[in-house]
Amino acid sequence: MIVRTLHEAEKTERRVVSPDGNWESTRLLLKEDGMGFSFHITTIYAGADFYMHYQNHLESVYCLSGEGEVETLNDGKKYPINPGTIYILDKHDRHKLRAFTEMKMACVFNPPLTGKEVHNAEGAYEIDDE
Ligand code: 9YT
Repeated sequence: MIVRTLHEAEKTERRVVSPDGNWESTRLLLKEDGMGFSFHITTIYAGADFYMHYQNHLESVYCLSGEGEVETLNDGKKYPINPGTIYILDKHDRHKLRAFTEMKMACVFNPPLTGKEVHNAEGAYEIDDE
């Protein structure tokens, strides 16, 4: 069994701060753990408004705290986000995320991240081919 705490993980390289200034994420479970998915606690900073397109990954995002919205760009639909809401990018959806207040999210990625990923110019994470 693997047991970790957010408090301890935040003091290690598991905490990744995005250079774009929109978010930080502490990656509690990674590819190396062999579970087939990764699990992160992500903070979206208040006022963030940014584009993502996870072409190489599926992601589920559950809101623990804060208020915001997600917009799917293919159809222009906007969905409010507040505690208890999950959005699931099952179609590699191009989307924008907006944080009206700081938001804490629990995020699951398949395939799992290796640990250091930040968004490329297309709002995606590169795939790990190993
Ligand atoms: C919601 C979202 O995808 N935010 C970007 C960070 C990502 N959750 C991560 O790398 O943990």
